[in-house]
Amino acid sequence: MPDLTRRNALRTATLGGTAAALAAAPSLARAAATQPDTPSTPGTTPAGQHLPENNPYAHLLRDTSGDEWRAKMAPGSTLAKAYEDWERIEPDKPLPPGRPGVDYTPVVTPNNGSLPFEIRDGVKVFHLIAEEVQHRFAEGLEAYTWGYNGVTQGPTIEAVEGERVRIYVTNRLPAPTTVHWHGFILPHGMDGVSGLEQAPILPGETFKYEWTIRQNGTFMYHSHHDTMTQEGMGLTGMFIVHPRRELYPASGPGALGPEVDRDFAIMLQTWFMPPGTHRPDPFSMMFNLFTMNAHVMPDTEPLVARLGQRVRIRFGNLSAVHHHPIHLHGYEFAVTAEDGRRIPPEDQDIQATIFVPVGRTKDIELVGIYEGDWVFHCHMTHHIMTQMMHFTNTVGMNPAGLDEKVQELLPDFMTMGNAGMNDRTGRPMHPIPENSRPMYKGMGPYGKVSVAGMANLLKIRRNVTDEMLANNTDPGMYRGPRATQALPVSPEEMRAAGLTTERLASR
Ligand SMILES: [Cu+2]
Repeated sequence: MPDLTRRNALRTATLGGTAAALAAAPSLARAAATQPDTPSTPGTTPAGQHLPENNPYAHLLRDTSGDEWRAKMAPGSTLAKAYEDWERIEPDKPLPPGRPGVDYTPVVTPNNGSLPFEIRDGVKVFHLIAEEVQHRFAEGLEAYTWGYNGVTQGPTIEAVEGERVRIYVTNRLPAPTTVHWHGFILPHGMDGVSGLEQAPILPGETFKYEWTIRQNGTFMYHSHHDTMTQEGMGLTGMFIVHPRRELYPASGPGALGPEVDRDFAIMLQTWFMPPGTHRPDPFSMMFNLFTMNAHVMPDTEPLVARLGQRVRIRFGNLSAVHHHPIHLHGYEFAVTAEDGRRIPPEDQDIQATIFVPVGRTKDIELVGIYEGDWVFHCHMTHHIMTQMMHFTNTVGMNPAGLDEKVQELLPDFMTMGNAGMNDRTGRPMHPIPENSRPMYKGMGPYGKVSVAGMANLLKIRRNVTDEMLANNTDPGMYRGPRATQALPVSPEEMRAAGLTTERLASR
């Protein structure tokens, strides 16, 4: 048993105002401090057959005896089919651990990677270490964040449907923590909500989470202790479960569909880092850093695929308050899964902008048949800016000399240009503070790229080698054939097209 005395001391301290109420109700306090060794309600199978009473999954499987619950799921419905999928995996009879490259194609997590594992006693064993990280959002913009195993966000965890995972979580933070496995069907005590489902993991302690995975798809993990602060500091990550292919028919209803050649995972998140500071402010209701895998464009590692390959991008969103409509240029894609659940091919929507609300995951798939460096970005225009400061709107005005005058009183004051922000970006109009970023930075083959922040490139190329794909090596900037390029036209060509050049001359 854990040291309950010390935990009780902590609990009393964190409960603050409610500590007195707990003291007045000793039975409630005692209930909070003790955990039953067996579920309070042993379950039965639909056939009425009792499961072993010490089976910790009994309540998951058959809390409702008889077949009544099956009728309520409406046989043949999507819900009934989902339950049938889950029930194929018996939690106390896990399938053998899946092997990368054999049972699944590993996911590429740009700017990050996957958490290593070991197999012990037929169980896939991981070790997450929650700790402070010196993180680089972009060149010239570093911060002390929180993360796992030296990176922010945490590394991607990859598992295979039907296998059993054991995840040790060591707390090297200055605060207690827990980990919630977002979207998983698991025993109540493994779900990770601090205080409700488990005691907090104190600094220096290691807790063990273990369950049999009965789903497949895109999931997430994140702290569920002081959630606002700890997610806001970066205690988040992606959790991918690959399907156990032999459980699914090769074709027809219930089939998984074509395997993807390239499989990418991207976490969307928002932060507030006032220019010149070195630590995100998780208490702010303002946000000025909009990231994919905790990086801003152009420091986001591109997604590289060969012409003709099938590509999946898995998005998760653990922003504090923002949903993100992610728009991909040059393509329409299929929405193939939501919250881990695969959508049958005939029901998949075709979209050009995938809406990823907070707390959800969405998978999209396409076949890369158009070559190019195709940008995908949040379509909220403030989310493709980095460390935007407050500007006075002078669009259409001549603000000459105004900055200098106001800066005598307000050193941070800066107007927009009178034609928008274009003349303000990429070069410091007045020096930007140390450890901060101009709002746009990246240069493309044709000039400054007008997208930053929550954005990245999908690079579909003819000539990428297997080795480049294995390392997701950036093939450099794309330049299409000149005949397919938007170019300025001559006055002669305009006249030939029946267009007047007068308005052009007046600009
Ligand atoms: Cu957004």
